[in-house]
Amino acid sequence: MKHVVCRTSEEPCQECLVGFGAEKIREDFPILWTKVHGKPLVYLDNAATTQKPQAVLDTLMRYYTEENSNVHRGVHFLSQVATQSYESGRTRVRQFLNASHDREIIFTRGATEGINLVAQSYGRKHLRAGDEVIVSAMEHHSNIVPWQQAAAATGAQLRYLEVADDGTLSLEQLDAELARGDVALVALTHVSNVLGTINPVAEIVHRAHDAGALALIDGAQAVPQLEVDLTAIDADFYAWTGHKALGPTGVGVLHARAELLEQMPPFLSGGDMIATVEAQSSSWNELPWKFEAGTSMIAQVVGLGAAIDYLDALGMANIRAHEHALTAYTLERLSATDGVSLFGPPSAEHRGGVVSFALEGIHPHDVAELLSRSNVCIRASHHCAQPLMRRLGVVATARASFGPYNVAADVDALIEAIERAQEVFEG
Ligand code: C6P
Repeated sequence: MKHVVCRTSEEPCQECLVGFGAEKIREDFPILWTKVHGKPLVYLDNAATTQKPQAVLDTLMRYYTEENSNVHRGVHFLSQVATQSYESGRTRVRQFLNASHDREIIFTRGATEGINLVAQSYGRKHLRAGDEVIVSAMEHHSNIVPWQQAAAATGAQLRYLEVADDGTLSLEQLDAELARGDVALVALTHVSNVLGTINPVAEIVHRAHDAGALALIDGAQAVPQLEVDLTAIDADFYAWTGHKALGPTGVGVLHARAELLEQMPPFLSGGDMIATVEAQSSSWNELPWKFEAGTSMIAQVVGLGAAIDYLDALGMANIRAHEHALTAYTLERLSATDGVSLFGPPSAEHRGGVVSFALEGIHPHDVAELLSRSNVCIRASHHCAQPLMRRLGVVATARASFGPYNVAADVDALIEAIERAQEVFEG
């Protein structure tokens, strides 16, 4: 196989990794100019949150200095400007992910809130005793706990797809679950935050629909690194989060079918989500505002629009190819390092820019602590995926994860820091 970026070599090479221009991209991220103990910062914790380009920082500053006002409420010109900027953010999100209608785009605080919205509003109204909700053993807690609560409230049952040794989900097991005829909803992640596995979500949604079930996809790790086409995936609900996609914290997106949203009760209630309020009852605003109670995260949405512009300018296909090259290079270097074991799909083809690993005889938290002394930021934890940790037979993993600004030198720094950590433990 020729390498995806330069298509000239069998292996990921420096040329591929430089060809994307990641070195140049780094100039756009002020935090990456930081030196710690006189040495550059090596940021490999992008699955937790990404750094923000100057364009996003400038947009936030411009919004607060030139446009700041509340939206949907004011007649004055500033409120109209802010409303226009906020609603343009919605349109920008729709275009970016090839979604159908602005009214099917709900701004939330993040993927967690989006999934809670569905579990509490749709789940509690429509799930019944005897219904099944299918999740998987690789889900983030944000796509497990809301369903546990909805199941407890309704008598529905939560069932899990197993994770195979190669880090994949079995479509045969999904089919067997669906064939039982009582699955109401399939809720799965698009990309695992621990294994990096890219699940075939369009196929999963198709199979769920054929069996009369709805499908929710957790896109928190997918949107920042893949070309996501929501029309092609056709999920009933798709949730993601802005801060992992170069945007500000405190904003996420839930895409949902209008006909489902119309039937669902409001999730939060108060200002902005109503049409009329009588003494004893109220009626609801139109979509999408029925699900956006209170003052919206206006600056964050405007900032997210700038992040999308930035990602679009880089090109999601280029980002994917670059992170694929980095992941392949990391797998190759880690596999060649003594005492390292890897989790997840063996090939970079089937995984996003996330590599979880263990060092023999060293607790992952100690690994992260020792790497931090070399300015290398990785995450070590259960990554909010305790059922997956149990499946892997570990309490935690060390995890390196990539953004568009990472370069091969970051991977080299990771390997050097790992070797230094091993030396410390060998004493
Ligand atoms: N994962 C990590 O792996 P929020 O916190 O709502 O922005 O995103 C939650 C979430 C949902 N689904 C997946 C697959 C995720 O990876 C995450 C967030 C972070 O480091 C924090 S645990």
